Amino acid sequence: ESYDDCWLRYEPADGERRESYRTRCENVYASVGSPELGAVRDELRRAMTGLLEREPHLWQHPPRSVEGFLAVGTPDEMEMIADSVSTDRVAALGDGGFRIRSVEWEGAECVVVTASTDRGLVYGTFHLLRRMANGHPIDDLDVTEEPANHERVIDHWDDPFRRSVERGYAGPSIFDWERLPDLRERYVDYARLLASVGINGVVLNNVNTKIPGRGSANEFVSGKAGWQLLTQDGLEKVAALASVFRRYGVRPYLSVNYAAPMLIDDYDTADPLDPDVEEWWARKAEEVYDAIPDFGGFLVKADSEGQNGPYDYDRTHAEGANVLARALEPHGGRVWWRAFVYADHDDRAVQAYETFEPLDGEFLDNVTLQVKNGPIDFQPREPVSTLFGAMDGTDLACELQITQEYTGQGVHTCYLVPQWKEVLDFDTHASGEGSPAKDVFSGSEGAGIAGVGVVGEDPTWTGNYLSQANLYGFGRLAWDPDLDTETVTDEWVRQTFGGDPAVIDTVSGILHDSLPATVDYETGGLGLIHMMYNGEARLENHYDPSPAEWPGYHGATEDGIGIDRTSGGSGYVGQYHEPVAETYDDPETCPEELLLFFHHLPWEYELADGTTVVQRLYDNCFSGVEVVRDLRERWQALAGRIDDRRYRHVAERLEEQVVQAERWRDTLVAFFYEHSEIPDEHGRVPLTESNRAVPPRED
Ligand code: BDP
Repeated sequence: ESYDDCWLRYEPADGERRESYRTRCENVYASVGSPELGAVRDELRRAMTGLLEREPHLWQHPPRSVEGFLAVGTPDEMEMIADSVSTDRVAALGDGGFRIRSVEWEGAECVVVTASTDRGLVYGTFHLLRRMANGHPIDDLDVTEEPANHERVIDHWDDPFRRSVERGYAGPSIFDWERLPDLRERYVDYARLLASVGINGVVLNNVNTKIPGRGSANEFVSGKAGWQLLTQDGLEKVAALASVFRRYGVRPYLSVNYAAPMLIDDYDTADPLDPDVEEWWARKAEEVYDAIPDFGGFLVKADSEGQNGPYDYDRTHAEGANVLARALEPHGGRVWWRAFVYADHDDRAVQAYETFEPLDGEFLDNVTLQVKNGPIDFQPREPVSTLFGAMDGTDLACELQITQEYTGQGVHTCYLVPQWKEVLDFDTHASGEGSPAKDVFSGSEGAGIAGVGVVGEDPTWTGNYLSQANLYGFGRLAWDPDLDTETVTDEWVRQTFGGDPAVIDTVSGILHDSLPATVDYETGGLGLIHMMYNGEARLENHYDPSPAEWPGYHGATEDGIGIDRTSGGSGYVGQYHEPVAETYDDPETCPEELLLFFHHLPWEYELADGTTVVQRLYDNCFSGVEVVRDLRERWQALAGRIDDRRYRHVAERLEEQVVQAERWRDTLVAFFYEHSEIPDEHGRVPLTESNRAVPPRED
């Protein structure tokens, strides 16, 4: 079975460029030795064969009597490179940074890719290839790049041994734990995709580390689950994967169960202040590093949704995290502690801040607190988490969701890069105006960005060809949050679909318009959340609409809608710095797209342009569907311009998206009408048998 190459297709370059690419890249002089350089050579062979339509010659010394060549290596190892770049500048580059220059060397026209670390050479190589795949000239290059964020990690929610992926919409897990340590080619391809966009870590397993619904850790859980990766047997499998990822500069991490000492070695406690427990973790860390010397660390979901944690022993999250941190510290490992907890408060939005802000400064240096982008849970639109800008004394990571749990799963086209840009650029005002959230994550070695993974066994990797753009964009923004959306989109489209301007225009436009449309038909566009169907199944549905299930989240009553999170309400707004707090606190100044997140307003409350709340909700729900219909038509215009397989696949999904968007619209507007009893000004609501597009769900 063949898997899609995603954005690493390396289609032949245009005639005009091809000549200059051939001059400088048909001969490749790359050092050998480290695993990373093996990966570099493999990639160059593959890429140049595609781009230049000729197999490159690989050399272990500078080739003579050629017109030009590409040189990849560190100045230490390659004299030709030391001659061509300022070695001081290269030495000053941070881990992962690289330099690329077009130079003349002994009469030859060359391109030099260099770095101070082997990992930097991998990124530099992929950077050059990206430029070539985008058709950019390479005869005048002078590029220096360093990753803005030190940690750029994918969190897999793959359930080991079961091959399932929690919130995975692209088939079973790619990680075949039963067969590991046997390796699959797919692991290499995955590592290539990650490294090509600068990802440097993968958490291999789900944060939910035991089989759900089977009681507490003390009641022994049968079957195999994520916590078992910490056993000798499990570690051997992880070590095998690590050997693949290492070549691409990607470090493995594991999600661990807080009660691991009990689950694995029958301890009767996992109390972080118990010396035996402390010793257990220290020993375990040693075992892990014996097997995997470049292991990244542990990710923990504690005291949340049935997972064990320090609260089981009346300890704080800091005490809980620090015992693991002390164990990992001698080996250079890190604890990623998630801030996704529920506490005792009516308004879930206030909880993360109330729980963690008081602990600022209490976490050890090798603990990263991993905070979801918004205060609730990856809704199509949420305000930005108040923890960003509130915890100066703690390394924070922003957790984004690449998989589309709440935004159409494996079916809908919903391009999330604009949402992430909004989060990263959000001005927290923590140190006055001009304190963007992205600075919090690029602040120090332990800070960074994590994204909930999206790939599966599906030949498309992501379930929908267009969702590949989210994985690509995640990596690019984690590397450089200052990139603008248009640049990221354009790069992805060109590499994925080629250089036809009509295709580029259409696909970019579809991506660009997709998120606002989803927000409109799934929420009405005024900041409502949790309008989705949950259901009783273990893995709640989260795809279909069902607003009636969630009164506490949207506050719909006969007098109005929205949740009062103002200073007079739950007080959540007070967790922001001024003037953000003040702006959100007043419905007159609160941005319309977040209005009902912060305010409970009468149905006929008038918005700035005189339209009422209920009317705007109707309008947005209807226009969201119109946009999706339009996206479908725009895609249809591409028939014959892109390959049939990808054309049909996306066309089918857009068909389904239209049907599903109509279902959302009808369910939402009926719900708004039921509470408000106010008809739509344009006669569309109440719905009638004849204008209702699709019957709502029955259950
Ligand atoms: C929610 C998901 C659930 C995850 C949880 C988490 O519905 O599957 O386990 O987040 O982040 O969004 O831990």
